Amino acid sequence: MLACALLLAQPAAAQRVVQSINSNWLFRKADGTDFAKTPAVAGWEKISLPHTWNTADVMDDEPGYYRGVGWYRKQLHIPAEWQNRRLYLHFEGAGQAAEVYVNGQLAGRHAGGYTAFRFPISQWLKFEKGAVNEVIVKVDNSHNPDLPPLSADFTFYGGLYRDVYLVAANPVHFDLNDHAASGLFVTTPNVSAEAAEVAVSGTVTNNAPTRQRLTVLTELTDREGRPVAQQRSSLTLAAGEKRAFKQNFTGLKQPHLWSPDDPYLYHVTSTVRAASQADALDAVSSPLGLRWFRFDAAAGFYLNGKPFKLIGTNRHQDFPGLGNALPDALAERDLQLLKQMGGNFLRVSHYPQDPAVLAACDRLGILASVEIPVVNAITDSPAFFENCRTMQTEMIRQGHNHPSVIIWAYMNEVLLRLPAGLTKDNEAGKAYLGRVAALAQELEALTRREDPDRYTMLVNHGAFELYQQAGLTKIPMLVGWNLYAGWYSGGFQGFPDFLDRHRRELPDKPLLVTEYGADSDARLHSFKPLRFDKTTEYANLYHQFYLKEILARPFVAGSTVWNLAEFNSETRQEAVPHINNKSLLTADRQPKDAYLFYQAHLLKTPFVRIGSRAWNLRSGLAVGLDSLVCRQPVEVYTNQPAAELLLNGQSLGTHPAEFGVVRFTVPFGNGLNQLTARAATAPPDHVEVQFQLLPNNLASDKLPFTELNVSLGDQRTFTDAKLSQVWLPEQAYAPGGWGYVGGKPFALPGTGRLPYGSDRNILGTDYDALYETQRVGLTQFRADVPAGDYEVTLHFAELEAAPPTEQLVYNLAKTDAAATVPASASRRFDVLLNGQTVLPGLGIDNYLTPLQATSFKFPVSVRREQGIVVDFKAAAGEAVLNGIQIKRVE
Ligand code: GCB
Ligand code: CA
Repeated sequence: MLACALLLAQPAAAQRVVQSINSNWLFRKADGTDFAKTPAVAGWEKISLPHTWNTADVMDDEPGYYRGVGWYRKQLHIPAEWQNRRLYLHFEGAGQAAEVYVNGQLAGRHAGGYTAFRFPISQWLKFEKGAVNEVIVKVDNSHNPDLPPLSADFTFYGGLYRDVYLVAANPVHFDLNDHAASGLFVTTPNVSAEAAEVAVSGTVTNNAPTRQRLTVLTELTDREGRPVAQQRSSLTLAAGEKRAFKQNFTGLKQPHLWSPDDPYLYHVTSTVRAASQADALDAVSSPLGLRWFRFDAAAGFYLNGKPFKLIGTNRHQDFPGLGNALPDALAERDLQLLKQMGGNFLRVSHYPQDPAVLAACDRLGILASVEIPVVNAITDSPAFFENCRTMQTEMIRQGHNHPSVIIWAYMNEVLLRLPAGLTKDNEAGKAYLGRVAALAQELEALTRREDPDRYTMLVNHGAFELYQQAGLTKIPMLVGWNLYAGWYSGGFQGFPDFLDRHRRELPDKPLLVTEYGADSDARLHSFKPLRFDKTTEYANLYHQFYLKEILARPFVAGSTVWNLAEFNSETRQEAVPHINNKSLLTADRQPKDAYLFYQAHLLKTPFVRIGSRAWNLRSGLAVGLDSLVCRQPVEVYTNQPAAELLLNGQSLGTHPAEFGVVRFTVPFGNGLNQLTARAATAPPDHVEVQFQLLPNNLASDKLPFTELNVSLGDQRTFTDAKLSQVWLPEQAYAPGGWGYVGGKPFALPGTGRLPYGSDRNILGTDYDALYETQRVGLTQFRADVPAGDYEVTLHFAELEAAPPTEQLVYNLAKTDAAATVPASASRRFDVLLNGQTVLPGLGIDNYLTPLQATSFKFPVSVRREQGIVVDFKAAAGEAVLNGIQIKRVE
């Protein structure tokens, strides 16, 4: 965190001023010109920070996003009185590397997109009245093999995406030249319920031209600002000298402890004065939380002497429409949402985040693990190793004083991608594993040296033997595992089996489940959830299973769900392209069911909430021929023993909670359905569901037919909130009703991973999930609608496309660029509507371009008994259909 300038009562003319300079910058992308030398040309765009140049291109249909150079420019107005001050520019972060120029002179360079940097700039400034001072920053997010991250499942945004500050300090000041740290390091060597010991160290710099006799006064104050203790040190510094000081506060009696339930913060403030003077020359402050903790391989984590299960989430730093350029308030809101879930732990992954994040952790009472972005692989080069060491040092020094931090980590799934040609068994592969272990050793030693009071952690994917073989499970104090059994592989049981194996084979190593999660697209629902169908219901099963296993094992010190909110990963092809939706909150931070499920387990006050609350537009078929209801399951989440559900004021009964979940079957009627859940003294919860009931018999008078939307090859329901349309899963035709005749659902050849459908981006639509499924080989689609005027819309996308170039554990770096059609897709078919050929000879050489959405809308008058009959007549290969909509217009 940036050192805070303190406002003191006495006139503190010489004290440090810290001023954000986020407004009114100019920006342009590179065009080969060196704008550090020639800024005064047209073509700059006015922007304010935080800013990234990738907000739009990470969401469009074009593969890739701008990874290159961007230039920023800003005029500084420096008061003439600051002539005698030391000025610095402080950047909270720039993605991914930066060069800073002041009045055309290079003030400094920084590599790494996620840590702060600060450069002295006085020597380049002009102080005369009216002088124009210009800052130019060249920022670069191109791929650099020497700079982590090399590859990862997130977007490497470019830009000045965090706050930038101008600092004007007295020539005598706490160190401003130490990895952008505050200049003050606070530790708590001993804390117990009875007494605490606090150690404060720092460095004072004398940039004044003369020798200075100085006093450093450090005060501890309580939350109300009342002094608790103070220490004074005298230092005499020659001109240009820097000197360290250390002050110990022992025997603080009955400390008010910091914990997630009671995040009590003291403050430490150090002030430096000239020995004979009252006025402060500089002051720096830091939060102080008094707590102690330890990890035990058998019994898990202890906070303040008591067993404490760490439960929370991971977090990425992005938001729809903003990329990673978030105002602090949005970062803080995420932490509040984690707290409101009952979470007590955050894995700040996969990189250090805005200083607002750890500050919020301190304040809200959320413990934290922070890591540098060494993800998937390393480069065996001295420069890569050096960059890792620098980042680790910056991360630790910048975050050092936060009581929330308990773990420093430094690698995530580093053996996920062995470089081309290497295997764990060939010589080159073994040498590579050796180099990874050497880097881990270096970072481990560095971390323990920098901060002996925190734990170290290395985070692995579920390849137990591989990490064992490389020695990576031995090096850190804690091992984190990212486990996706029942998602990327196998069944749920793989998860507890893995945990128990760790306990057996690494009995001395404390363990955390650093990631687990399943995709869930809030628009997709299923009553027959299947692995990889991306429905809310499958994710619910996943979390319900995982949490039980986590809580049942005391040796699992903690766990963090992947991820708090949906985040951008430009290369990902999914139900929503570029979005990883293994999360508890949607991208715009609405709760998914799993979030409510965790609330039911973690909140201590009585709680009851109705699940799928965002699924408030539903549809389904009436139960019987003449029935006017459709029964669908609804989950209610509670921390009480039982809950009652009411539909339009009528009780549907009270059922016992099983592991926080109460299951009901609700007979939804057409139109508005009001649900109320009650559980003991918890505030009752209300949800309104609009239900579009579809008759079984399309000619029914009781429930006149209006519209039908069907996703072919699909067993899920898809709600399109914007158009108020619900797409139903396919079904076989039965007389009086609707459905397909013949064929089978499309299944991605080879992988066997998806239950049905494709996971490739479909271009030209926002409804990828619908087009990703398809019925292959059907001969008809029929709907026995009554006489009237209709519109029939047919939706197609050719799903047979050459496989992406890489097959990975997760879908990284796939590209649509080479979406070519394999021979299997050389289909040709006619489509007839009520006997008339409306689409002759449909095939890949006309409309069925691979992975491209194509729709045709046909008006049709149904005058007699025939209803709507769509025939598919294949001349070559098999006919396909991805979706159909039938709408009554008259
Ligand atoms: C992981 C990675 C994380 C991915 C996640 C996923 O293991 O650590 O960066 O986003 O899996 O969703 O595949
Ligand atoms: Ca900030």
